[in-house]
Parts: sequence; C-alpha cells; structure tokens
Amino acid sequence: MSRLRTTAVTVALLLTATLTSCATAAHNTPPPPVITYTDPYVIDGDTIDAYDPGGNETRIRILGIDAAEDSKYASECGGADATAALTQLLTDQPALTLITDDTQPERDKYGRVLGYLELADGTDIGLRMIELGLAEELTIGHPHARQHDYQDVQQAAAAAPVGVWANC
Ligand SMILES: [Ca+2]
Repeated sequence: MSRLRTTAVTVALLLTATLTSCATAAHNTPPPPVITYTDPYVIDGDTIDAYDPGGNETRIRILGIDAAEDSKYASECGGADATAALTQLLTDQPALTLITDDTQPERDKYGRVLGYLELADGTDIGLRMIELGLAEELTIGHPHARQHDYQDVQQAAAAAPVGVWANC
C-alpha cells in the first residue's frame, strides 16, 4: 500500500471512529447544556432547590463556587450572610438558567446537579456571590470553564476587602 493510500485509510478510520463516538454520545442523550429551572428555594450560599422542566424538584450545586456552611449542623463565618445574599439575588426570580460545563460531571458526589446559574438578565449568580465576597472560587479536578473569571473577581473581592474577606 502506498504511503498516501495508508494516510487516506487512517483518516477514514479516524473519521469513522469520531462519527461512531458522536452517535454513541447522542444515543446516551446527555441533558441539554442549558435548562430553565423554576421556583428556586435557597438551601445555603451555593446550593438551591428548584423545579426542572419536567416538574421534578432538583437540588442544584452552583458550579465553580463554595460558600461557607450554613445549616443547623454546621455554621461557618459568613455562611448566614451568603444564604441571605443568595436569597436576595433570587427574590422575584421565578426562572433561572442552568448552564452545564462539559469539562465537569453532570452531578457531584452527593447527586446534586452541577451548573452555572444565571438570572433572566444574564447575571452569573456564582460570579456575583464571589464579587460580594460571600463565596470563593472552587475547582474540583479538571478546571471549569469560568475558573479564570471567577479567580479574577475573587482577587478584587479579597483586596477590597468585602464579605468574608473583611469579616472572617
Ligand atoms: Ca459550601
């Protein structure tokens, strides 16, 4: 077989492999990258419950941030402030957009749906919480798509300082 012919065959095989893997991915029907969730209820500064388009109540962990713990079992400095700030952000927001990140798992180890959350006006809720100094950028494993933006805003919040950077 000529060298050129070998190359052509290799390309064809690669193409076939790529097409096959795409077809397999489609068959496994990953969730669409953007989903609207309604009627959010704040659990703490980085976690909410909301209803998916099928009407299923779903726990959502906001991707790329971590707020201080705020529950009857564990309360950290800044936790109550983070819960209050997220509650205020979500007041009169009947619908939220959840944006998944294909560098990240669909759910965390607790089964919570992972994604960025945005308000109807496009406000990135995780970014806003970092900006307020009430959440920190969080990377678990592979860097998430908004890591650099979140880290930049965190630097500014810490330098200001605001939120936990000022109070904790
Ligand atoms: Ca947390």
